[in-house]
Amino acid sequence: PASRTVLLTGAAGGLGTLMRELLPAHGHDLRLLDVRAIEGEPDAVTADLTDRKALREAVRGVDAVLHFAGISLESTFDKILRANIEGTYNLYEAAREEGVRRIVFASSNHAVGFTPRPQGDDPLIPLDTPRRPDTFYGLSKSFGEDLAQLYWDKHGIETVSVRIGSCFPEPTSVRMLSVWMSPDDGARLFHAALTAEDVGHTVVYGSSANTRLWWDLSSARALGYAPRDDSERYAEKLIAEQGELDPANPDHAHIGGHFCTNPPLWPH
Ligand code: NAI
Ligand code: 15L
Repeated sequence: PASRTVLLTGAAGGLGTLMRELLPAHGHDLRLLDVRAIEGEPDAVTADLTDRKALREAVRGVDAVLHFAGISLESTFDKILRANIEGTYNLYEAAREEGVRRIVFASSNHAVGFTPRPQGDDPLIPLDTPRRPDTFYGLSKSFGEDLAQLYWDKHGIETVSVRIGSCFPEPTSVRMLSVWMSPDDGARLFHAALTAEDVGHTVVYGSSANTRLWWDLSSARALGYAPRDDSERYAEKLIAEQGELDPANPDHAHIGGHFCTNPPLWPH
């Protein structure tokens, strides 16, 4: 089909900036939104997720929404409540009112962060593993997944909830060897999530085809996602610098890593 118009929320952020560069080549025409102005993008919508009127205008006429906006690390419950919980609700309401049919929700591995990390021959973490948020941040992603299910069951709005691992240009820790998603694979996965047919509400893990993978990528592959990258080429260097994951270290016990013990805090 011809290019699709996609509203990208959180377009000024790290992942938003990467996907602004990569998704147009997959045939997506992006409309941008963020609470921060975006340099060199005069047409971007500058609006907060609390602004329901602005959200309604922003989603009007789009084929789908890629919902990245929000607080991306741990913060106070009040800030998470407004940006991630109420903000995501506002976005779904705007989509319902304007007849948008598909949302791709940036969930996170931190929705299931207290799941023990597989070791040795342990099986991969399944898609239906119980949710075990490791932070208020992870709790907001757990809420977002339930909200997505409600809006599918009740209003027929489809969502792919992508439990993203770590999507950055390169893995920078030994943990990230397991959870890393290369930006190119990220674009492949978001493209698949935007275009696959009949997804209802589908939950997928978002990572590359890493040798040290911790979770099941089958639902992502079922959307048509075919990852091409593997973090293994960074393994030797990272392990030489940081050592192997230590089963006795509580920061290494769960898939959420140090979010379970000493989470990094959002700067604002
Ligand atoms: P980021 O913090 O760099 O970007 C988030 C963007 O959302 C920022 O530009 C910020 O200004 C905007 N934003 C925050 N509150 C807002 C509000 N109330 N209204 C409008 N815009 C608001 O985070 P990043 O890394 O780009 O992540 C994007 C999304 O993906 C987030 O939802 C994050 O939780 C999720 N995610 C990212 C992962 C990663 O590896 N980068 C891993 C797992 C989840
Ligand atoms: C996330 O959910 C964060 O948004 C991102 O900044 C990374 O910390 C990532 O998880 C991770 O688990 O590495």
